[in-house]
Amino acid sequence: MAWRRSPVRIRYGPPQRRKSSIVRIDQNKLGLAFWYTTEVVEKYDHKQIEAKWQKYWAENQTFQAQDGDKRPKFYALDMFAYPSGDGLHTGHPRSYTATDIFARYYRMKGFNVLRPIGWDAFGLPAENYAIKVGKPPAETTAENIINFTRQVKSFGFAYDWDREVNTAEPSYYKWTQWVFKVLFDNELAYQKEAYANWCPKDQTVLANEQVVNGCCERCGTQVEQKKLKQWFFKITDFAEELLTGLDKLDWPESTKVGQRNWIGKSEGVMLTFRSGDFDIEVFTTRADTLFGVTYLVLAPEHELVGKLTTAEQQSAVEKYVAETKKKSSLDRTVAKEKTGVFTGSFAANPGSGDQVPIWIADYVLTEYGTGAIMAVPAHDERDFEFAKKFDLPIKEVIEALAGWPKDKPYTEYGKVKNSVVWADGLLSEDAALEVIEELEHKGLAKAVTIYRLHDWLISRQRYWGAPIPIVYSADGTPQSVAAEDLPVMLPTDVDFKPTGESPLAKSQTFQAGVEEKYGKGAHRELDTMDTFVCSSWYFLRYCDPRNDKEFAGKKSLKYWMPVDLYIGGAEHTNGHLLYARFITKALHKLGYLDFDEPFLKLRHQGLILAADGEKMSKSKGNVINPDELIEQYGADAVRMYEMFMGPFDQAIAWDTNGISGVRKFLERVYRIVSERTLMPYHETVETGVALQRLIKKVTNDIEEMKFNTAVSGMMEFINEASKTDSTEWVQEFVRLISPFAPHLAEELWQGVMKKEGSVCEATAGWPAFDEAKVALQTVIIAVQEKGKLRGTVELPAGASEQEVLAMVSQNEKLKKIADAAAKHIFVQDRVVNFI
Ligand code: ANZ
Repeated sequence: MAWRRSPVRIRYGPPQRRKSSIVRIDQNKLGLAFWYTTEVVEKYDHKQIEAKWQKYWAENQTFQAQDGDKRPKFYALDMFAYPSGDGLHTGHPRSYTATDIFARYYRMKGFNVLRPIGWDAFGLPAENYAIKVGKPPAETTAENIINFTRQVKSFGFAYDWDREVNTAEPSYYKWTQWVFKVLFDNELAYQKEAYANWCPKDQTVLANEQVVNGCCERCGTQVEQKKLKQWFFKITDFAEELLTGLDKLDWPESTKVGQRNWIGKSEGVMLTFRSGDFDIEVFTTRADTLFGVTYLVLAPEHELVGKLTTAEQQSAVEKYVAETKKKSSLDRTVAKEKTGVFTGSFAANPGSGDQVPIWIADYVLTEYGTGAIMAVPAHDERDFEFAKKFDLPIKEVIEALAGWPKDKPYTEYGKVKNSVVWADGLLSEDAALEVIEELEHKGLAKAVTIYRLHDWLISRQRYWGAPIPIVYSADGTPQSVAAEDLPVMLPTDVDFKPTGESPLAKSQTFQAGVEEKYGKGAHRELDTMDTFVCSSWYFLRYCDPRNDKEFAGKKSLKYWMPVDLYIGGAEHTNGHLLYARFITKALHKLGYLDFDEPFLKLRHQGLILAADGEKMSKSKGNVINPDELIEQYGADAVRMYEMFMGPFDQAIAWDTNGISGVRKFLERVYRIVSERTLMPYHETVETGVALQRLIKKVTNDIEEMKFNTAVSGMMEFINEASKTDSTEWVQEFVRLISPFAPHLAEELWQGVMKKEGSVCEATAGWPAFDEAKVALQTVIIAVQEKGKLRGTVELPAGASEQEVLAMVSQNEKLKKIADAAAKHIFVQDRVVNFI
């Protein structure tokens, strides 16, 4: 027997009215039953529902990860936030919801899920905010964390709050210091005097990764070069592994390319040019052009500049060196006009013995290769421009292919000419090999692989960071602080405003006890660590966050690591994501970890732009506050809208109509599911097939991160299902929607359907689909009146006579024909003829 919707509509009462259920059954002349109800379905009250289930999840510790149990594990990680004064941005929930969907989906599938949260609390932005509001950073950071926690909790994310970490707490930074100590004790952390990026506004050095287009990534001030003694981590020792390791990772290709370029592997040759008593080493990838060298260029910072400069050229050279200091690497690389000065000295070409002049010019960078080049103006663009400007000779040694423009240097490979006898006539690659062979035994050539990547500068002359756990003896020798003396506490008796000198120098308490333990004259290092050191290992701490004996226990690490899914911004490609891989590889090499890649699968979220398509920013006044959204639409609507708004990895503009559409959809789901739960059980073939298809779609779409199409699939399903009287889909549907709109789903599951236990548990389970049913075809059935075609209805193949009649009576015109007819003839999958 089929059920039809009641002509007496369900009434929706105000929320204060309690439910009452009166159902009456009747039959029409087609033999179809009607049901009548005066059921009162309560209004969808998101505030009450969301508060109720958030409390329930917290009290029942629903999302607690269980260390090392028998279930398969799933580690879902968000990039943790730095608790800024502005609070949560509408962009945060986009990535957090995506991770949350995975975490909930895997939990329902029976996995032991780790979904942790923490705060990247140290660092420049937190400190600058504290300076702005005139309060100590410890205070402002604590306040900001309270606000962030409230906001994050209001979204109902499935975090295991018991594992919360805060990088600015001694119980955490003790282990950040331990990481430093382990690297230092194993010669992977060292101190050196070097040119460093100096931000004059933030009054601190910056890592290369924190300089964007020559400016400080944080404040936008033009960065200067300052020679300073700083601490470095030897990331370059891992350059090759960092490159090859990428191959086995499921990461966006663009991110892999970004890291590959940043690491910048280059295979070439070091050639030695002699100038009097001095050897000048150059790095070249074109040894085949050796006989076309007409001058050498040193970077102005090159250590031989002073020694090679003749008396006549001294003042010009000094002036040029001083000017270069004001320029960033970028300015130097993109400068329209080449500049430079002759040193007055000459060097011998190791191949031909010819004497060539030695110049200095800022287009040669000090930090790449050897900081010196052999210039071949006939075959290199930059050298060509330079030679033109300073009227230096241009000697062609590679035959240009026909048609190459006369006024441009020939930069391709080709046949060597105008060189020594043994090189002439060879092709570039062979000539290069010959050059190396000829010069190698004289000690003038060496094949090398170099990397653009530099060691990671990790010391900062700022207050709000983990103190570097180093003590200098009276003679200045650094030694690491003993493990039992960690953490080196960050003192509070300081003026934290930046002066260029490390604020820890002013503390009265910081050096207390050091001399007693490390000898007279011993004193602590005054710099703190780059906050990216704190975030380079936090995912390890989450595995065992309360351990006070180790950074994390071996068993916990073995069980949880590596991270199965990591979601966060693409802007971290050459910073955090590289650092975290390096620290993992270093700890692996030293025997602390048995895996060497931290994040197996990585995805980036697209930006959420303001409604006008611009980036949201406070100064433009186009920022959307998540608190207000939750107040007005509810967390489930915000979550679902942010998944629905467009493909997850693409930037997309905010649309208020979009969120109210999603809100209306959730209201509809709430109403229909509530109503159908109370109706007698009923199946129809078409809803059955549609449900199977939906299960398959949502499952696959989640796996492929096509959240937007998963949501639209659910919307289409509700549209279709609401046209029928079927009820068999409600339980599956509620489970499917639960990762997206968990509060609503929990209310329907436990509140309306009276199910035992949470919808997000494996006991509820993720719905399975039957591939055979999914594949079911639909057919178009002709509806005739006395043999004349009056319309069609579409149903799954094999639909019964009753199902076809039920479908017919949903169309007003066809229903009239059916009602007026005395009888009908039915041919399955073909036709129904009313006579
Ligand atoms: C001679 C030559 C002839 C070069 C020629 C190129 C073409 P990649 O591939 O990026 O590694 N170079 C080396 N060190 C440099 C520095 N510190 N600053 C600026 N330029 C530098 O580039 C290697 C090439 O970049 C080297 O090969 C060198 O110029 C230049 F027809 O040497 B070549």
